Amino acid sequence: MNAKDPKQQDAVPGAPTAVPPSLTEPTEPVDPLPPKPDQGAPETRTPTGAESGADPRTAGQQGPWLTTATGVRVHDTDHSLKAGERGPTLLQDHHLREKITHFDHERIPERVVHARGAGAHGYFEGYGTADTVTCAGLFAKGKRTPVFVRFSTVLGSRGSADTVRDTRGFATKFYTDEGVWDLVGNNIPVFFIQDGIKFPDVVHAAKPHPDREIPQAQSAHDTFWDFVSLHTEAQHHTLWNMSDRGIPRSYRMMEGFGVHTFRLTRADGATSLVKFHWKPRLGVHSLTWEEAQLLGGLDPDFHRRDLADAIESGAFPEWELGIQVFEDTADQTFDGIDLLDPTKIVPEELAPVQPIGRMVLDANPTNYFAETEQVAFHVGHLVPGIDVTDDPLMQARLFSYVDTQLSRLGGPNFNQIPINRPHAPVNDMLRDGFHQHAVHAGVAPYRPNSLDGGCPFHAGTDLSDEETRAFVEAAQAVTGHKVRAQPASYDDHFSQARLFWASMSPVEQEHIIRAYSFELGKCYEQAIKERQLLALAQIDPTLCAEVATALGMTVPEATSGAGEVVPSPALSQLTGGPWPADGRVAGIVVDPDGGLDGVAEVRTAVLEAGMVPLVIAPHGGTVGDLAVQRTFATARSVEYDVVLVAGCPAPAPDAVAARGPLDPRVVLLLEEAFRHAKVIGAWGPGLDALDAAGVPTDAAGVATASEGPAVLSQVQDLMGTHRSWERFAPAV
Ligand code: HDD
Repeated sequence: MNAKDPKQQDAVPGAPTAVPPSLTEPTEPVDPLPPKPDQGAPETRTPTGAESGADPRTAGQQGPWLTTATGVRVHDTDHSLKAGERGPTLLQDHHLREKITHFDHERIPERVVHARGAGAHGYFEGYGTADTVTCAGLFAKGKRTPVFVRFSTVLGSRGSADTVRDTRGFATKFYTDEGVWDLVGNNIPVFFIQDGIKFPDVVHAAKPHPDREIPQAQSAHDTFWDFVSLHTEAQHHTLWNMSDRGIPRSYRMMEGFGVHTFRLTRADGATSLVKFHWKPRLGVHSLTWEEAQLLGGLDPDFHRRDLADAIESGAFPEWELGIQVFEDTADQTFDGIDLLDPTKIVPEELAPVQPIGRMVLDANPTNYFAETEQVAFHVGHLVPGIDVTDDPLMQARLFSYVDTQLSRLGGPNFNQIPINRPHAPVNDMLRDGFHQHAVHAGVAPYRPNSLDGGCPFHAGTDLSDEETRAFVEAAQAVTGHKVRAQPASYDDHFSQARLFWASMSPVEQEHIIRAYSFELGKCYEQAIKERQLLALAQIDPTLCAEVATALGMTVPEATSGAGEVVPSPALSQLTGGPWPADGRVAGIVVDPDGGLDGVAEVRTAVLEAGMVPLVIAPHGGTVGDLAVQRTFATARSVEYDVVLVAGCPAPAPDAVAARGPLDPRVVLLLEEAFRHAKVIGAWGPGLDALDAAGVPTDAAGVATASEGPAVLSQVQDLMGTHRSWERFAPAV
């Protein structure tokens, strides 16, 4: 209770009084008033965040002794308190009950989509080139802003495999000086639906069937193809999924897209429309479908491991952020493309991507749950200079992302969780609620007020004043009748699918055909397959005919009336390059009995090239002076980007599958690496191994020499394209 002003107590009743100055609303901004003497916030011994000056990562782990949650030291956590050694457990055992109760509540609901993910810390550095279109401070030249990125798959549960065919999430939290900006994108630049009201429908269709809850993390099932064949607006996104983009080699080798068109605002209020693109320094590379399937069993954590290992080894993943810029015209179209339709791209050849900064991921999370699981992104987390548009998909997202955290993170205070805390001062008037960690002082969390010195004050609307400016919505005129309808331009569902198909190289087209053949081959309902073939007929007759043949079905007539499309070479993964080999994994097969010539030099050279060498031998431990990282029992070709063969290990005398002079597990390794178009290098007795495995030494992407180091220099050149697809003649 506030003490009464003694002067007021002394006032003569009825005498005229001037309004005391303290009761008028203060207008001069001041820092928040300190807590009143009787309001002193208790000191917390366990620091809870950066504002306490303590490292939030150490909270809850202080001193050497095991304690209860209330800090009482514990002398035995292995035996419960019992009535006698063989008697029942006593209810009074607080330590037992606390331990079990907390454990019982360790899990929180997983994300309703994008449940499976991996995160990393890093920084964004502006180039200063966006200054002409936005006042957002983070793009200023040389300005570094801390970031946290979470990559994810969409469909699978939290424990599902990384390498499934799916869209990948690419969500970035920028902790800017002016508050948090979240760019919540995907590795595919378009979306399945045009209106967010259909999001629950597409997700219900794509998730496991509700009766048996299968299949997990797959689109190869009836309900998914039922939905996309009935909603032809989904055909463009689906085509990207069926391409190699659906099975990335690594999170480090994916593009990212903001998908929607955003609106940028300059300090003088002028606006532009933009699309955001993340371009990986390592290029865009994919697994083969066979690799992806094998990895689902052999290493379901493949992408998560790859990201963490690369960062730990210093091969920091890096992307350049770019924008396509469009004039903010009344119709919000560019070259006939509706910029508010999230199923459409603008080809880079028509609107080049202009680099505005780069992002480097240089630190792994300390704790998966605290950071990667609890991070909460939101499309509506914007900073001055970046605004949303009327894209109806985006509009629904603006509601959904806060709403979902309320059940996922258990209440409205999720922005106080360390990973979500802004690095800018926070002075909101939000109070109380579950998991409130702030100890707010003052008595007036409302505006205007005269009791807390008028705090907090409104910031300014002048975007050119960096010190005082607030987020200001771009003033857009809005007119129209209330209708449940969409513009006619949204009815074009196929022209851009045709554009994507026409822009693929023959090998990429072949992969797409195989992907559709696999996915539809897993469907049971004939009507769904027929309907999807009709959709393919609208995209390309060859694509349709090849898939129909694989399914053993009649080829429907092309109904498209399709006009010619101008291909966009930028859509193919195989354009550009050569790409750096940083962080690629080289498996080195050695034979302890056949000499280890050149192995140590090659291993060193691989490391110096920024790649990761893994020595593969018949047994663990060491071979000569070399530590062995993989044995023939634990090695599988899918783990390596390149296989180097230094020896020709013979099969064990009792090997069941031995068919020749080479250990059958090495035969399999080489056969698979060859089939997956990987670079293979061999020297010395390794050449005999290639011969025994049937790998032709004159095939594309196979490097041979008499000595290891000479092989490695060839291998590095070959790896510039990641795979040697020219090894095989394309089937289409
Ligand atoms: Fe979404 C999560 C990306 C449409 C509703 N979305 C989520 C994540 C990514 C995306 C990367 C994971 C964030 C993380 O790592 O925590 N979503 C997209 C993109 C979309 C999109 C690129 C279309 C362009 N999403 C979309 C719509 C809705 C949602 C239309 C609902 C109307 N998305 C959600 C969600 C999630 C989510 C339910 C689940 C967990 C979360 O938000 O935090 O609110």
